[in-house]
Amino acid sequence: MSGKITFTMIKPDAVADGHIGAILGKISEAGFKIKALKLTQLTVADAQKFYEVHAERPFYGELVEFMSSGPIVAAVLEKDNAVADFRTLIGATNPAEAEEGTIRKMFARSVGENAVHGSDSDENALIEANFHFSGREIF
Ligand code: ABT
Ligand code: MG
Repeated sequence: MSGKITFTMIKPDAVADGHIGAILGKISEAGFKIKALKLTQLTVADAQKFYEVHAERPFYGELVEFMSSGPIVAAVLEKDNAVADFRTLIGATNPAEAEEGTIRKMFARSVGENAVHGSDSDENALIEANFHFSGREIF
């Protein structure tokens, strides 16, 4: 059984490149409902915690620096099969390998600056949504 909720961030590269509106448009067109939404910025500590599963990876330092480098858009999205369908919509982690028409193919700069995040499981979607939003911010 797959859940109805996923969590996304429009990352600092895509915000800086002016793609917030276009990305939210693609998300809406794909049938996702917005349950929570805000422009915010991760502290270094927030980014370390959010990506702690990658703490031992060689790219962790750069990843944390990048993710805390500027504003992001955080959102909670609802759709049947939300986690898997959203990862299909955004495309492969490396935009060079992403399918035509996916958000990363269209808007990402590189594997390290790849425009959007999508939760990788129902359990993580809830953890990530609650990390970024209080109960009264989720509708
Ligand atoms: P996220 O949605 O950011 O979690 O990306 P995704 O799940 O598609 O890919 P993972 B493997 O979770 O990558 C996390 C972030 O690490 C960056 N990265 C990954 C690199 O910079 N170099 C690498 O070799 C790999 C494998 C990509 C992701 N984020 N950003 N920004
Ligand atoms: Mg991931």
